[in-house]
Amino acid sequence: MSHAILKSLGIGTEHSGTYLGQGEWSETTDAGALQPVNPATGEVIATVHASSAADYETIVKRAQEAFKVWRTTPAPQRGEAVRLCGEALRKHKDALGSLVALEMGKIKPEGDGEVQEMIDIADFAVGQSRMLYGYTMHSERPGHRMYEQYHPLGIVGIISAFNFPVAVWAWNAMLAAACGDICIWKPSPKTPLSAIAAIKICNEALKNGGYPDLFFLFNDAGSDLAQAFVDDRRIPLISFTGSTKVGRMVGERVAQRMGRSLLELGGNNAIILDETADLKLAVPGIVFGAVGTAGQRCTSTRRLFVHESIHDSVLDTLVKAYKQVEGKIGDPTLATTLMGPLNSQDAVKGYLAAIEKAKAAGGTVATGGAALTDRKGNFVLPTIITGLKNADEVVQTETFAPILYVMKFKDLDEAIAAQNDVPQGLSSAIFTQNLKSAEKYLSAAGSDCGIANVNIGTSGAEIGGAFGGEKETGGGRESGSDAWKVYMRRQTNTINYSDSLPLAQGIKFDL
Ligand code: UN1
Repeated sequence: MSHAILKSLGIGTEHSGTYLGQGEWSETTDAGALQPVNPATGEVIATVHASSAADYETIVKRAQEAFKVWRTTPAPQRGEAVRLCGEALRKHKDALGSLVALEMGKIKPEGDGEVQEMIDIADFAVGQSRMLYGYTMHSERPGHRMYEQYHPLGIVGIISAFNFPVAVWAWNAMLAAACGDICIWKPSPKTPLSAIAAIKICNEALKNGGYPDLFFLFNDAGSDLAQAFVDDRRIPLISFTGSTKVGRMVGERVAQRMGRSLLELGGNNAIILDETADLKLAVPGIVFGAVGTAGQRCTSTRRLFVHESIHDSVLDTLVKAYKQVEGKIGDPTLATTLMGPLNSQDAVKGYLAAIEKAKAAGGTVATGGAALTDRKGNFVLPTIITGLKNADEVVQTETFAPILYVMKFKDLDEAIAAQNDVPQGLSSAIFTQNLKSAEKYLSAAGSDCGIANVNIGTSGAEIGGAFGGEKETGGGRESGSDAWKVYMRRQTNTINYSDSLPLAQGIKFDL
């Protein structure tokens, strides 16, 4: 089955992990290899040859050449190139969605949903290509005009994580391409095949449309090339999605060379349920947020604050819903499955360690709490833990697994303060029918996260909004709204069309 999925995307069981541009995949076979594993079976899916230092140099040189052409291509024409990529992704949505499910372990509808995000951001970027607006200002000097413009930035480096192996690349790459940049991508070593497929689909569309190479790819067997990438002065922007630990290093190193970084790091996302919450909406919102993608979204719901008056009944309902999910854990590529495996054995270890820590801190496992050892693959039970405090270390930590900590509260201010009292600041939500509570939650004194929702969950953000978060989440914003600006350099221009040279601030400097 896995071979059929690969074949439908033109990938064999051995493939180069390096797209060098000009239709060429590297022939390097002595720089190590990646062996992505099917998380549902533990079997190796294929061998991907990693890139050499020489491959990396070729890529950067060719990207520099491509940039010279692309930066002067009119932006709406660049949008047309992106439109072709979106069309090609539409055609391959089913196959690419299946490969994402196979390699990452998320369920097929979520794999397809991820490709849909790629298509949506391509559409968005096409429109944006005609709207790279700058302001026009009024000069304080007579006979002067002042305005600003956005120019292409250069080469954009994209380092993506295993959990969204293709969508996060597309958020960056489609906008960057419309903005006139060339992208070099280093995907997660756990999901190189999805990256190869995405690059093949988009580059074939670009080639057929007569466009230059906009998207390059390399894979690193260790971390040497990735570090060289982060330190490379020829790459003005590094967009990194991944853990706070690695993101901190990336941010520091890029800052060291005065580069720009866009960091999309960990979350510790909470939902608040006040006493008026509509449980018909809240329960599925919580279950999808905590259990969806087996808790491996950076937006997954990890903490739930429930008003004490409804706490016990909500917990009861959630435990029943979790039991239903338990019956639908399995092969992520099957239509009946609701929850797939964790991506790796390490993730299973992290899940079990967090549960042990929670118990040691006085927590009670209300449901779940174990790995499924009766089968192959990295399957675990979705888990709810009660009886912990927000300040407990395990609650303060993002564990990339389906573990939800449920806590009680008395008044909303207390719940908002607890929600915000974690190092991370990505996504957050309140379920309430009380207008005052909703508005307070969204006010300057409310949620401190980059995303704050009312009556929908923490995960599954639309591409149209700027995506990212505060504090240890890294502060970056990608995808919609005006996130395109990070892919461009800004220039203020003042033009004097008068016959004299008045100085600003009224300064007189008569010679
Ligand atoms: C991520 O987990 O890195 O909001 C991105 C969501 C998705 C993207 C998540 N649209 O859950």
